[in-house]
Amino acid sequence: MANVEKTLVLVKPDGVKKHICGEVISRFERKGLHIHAIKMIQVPVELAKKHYAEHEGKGFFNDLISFITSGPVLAMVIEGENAVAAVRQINGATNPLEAVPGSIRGDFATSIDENIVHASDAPETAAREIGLWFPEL
Ligand code: FUP
Repeated sequence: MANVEKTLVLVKPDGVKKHICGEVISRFERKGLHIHAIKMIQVPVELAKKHYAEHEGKGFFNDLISFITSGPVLAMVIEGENAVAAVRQINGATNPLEAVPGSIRGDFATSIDENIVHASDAPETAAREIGLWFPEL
């Protein structure tokens, strides 16, 4: 298999509350990706701030931190061929109204501030985020 990658995926509090963790996992598995690591976590504010450091100073930053710490999050390392791009394809565009039907955000969300999933946007980002969420790996 060429270009096997790992990427960090989160099912955010809205996805957990909607009981679609299984649905989300199933979509990655059906694509041919597999779960390398997985855990349910109540996100500490410090971890949330580090995870979203690139957005610090933006108008939506405080809401982002409040939301991701508002309830349990399912954190996963997903592995497979071209996993970074493949997972983002399955997740769909950041704004659920621009995400195509058939993608997770296109199917299950209506607003950018509660868009069900997060996934790393590049292999370098994935390495940083996996280190933050799974320091034990
Ligand atoms: P993504 O890589 O698709 O998760 O998107 P970004 O890193 O650009 O944004 C991270 C999160 O910030 C999004 F999931 C939702 C939130 N966001 C807003 O609430 N408002 C914005 O204008 C942009 C992003």
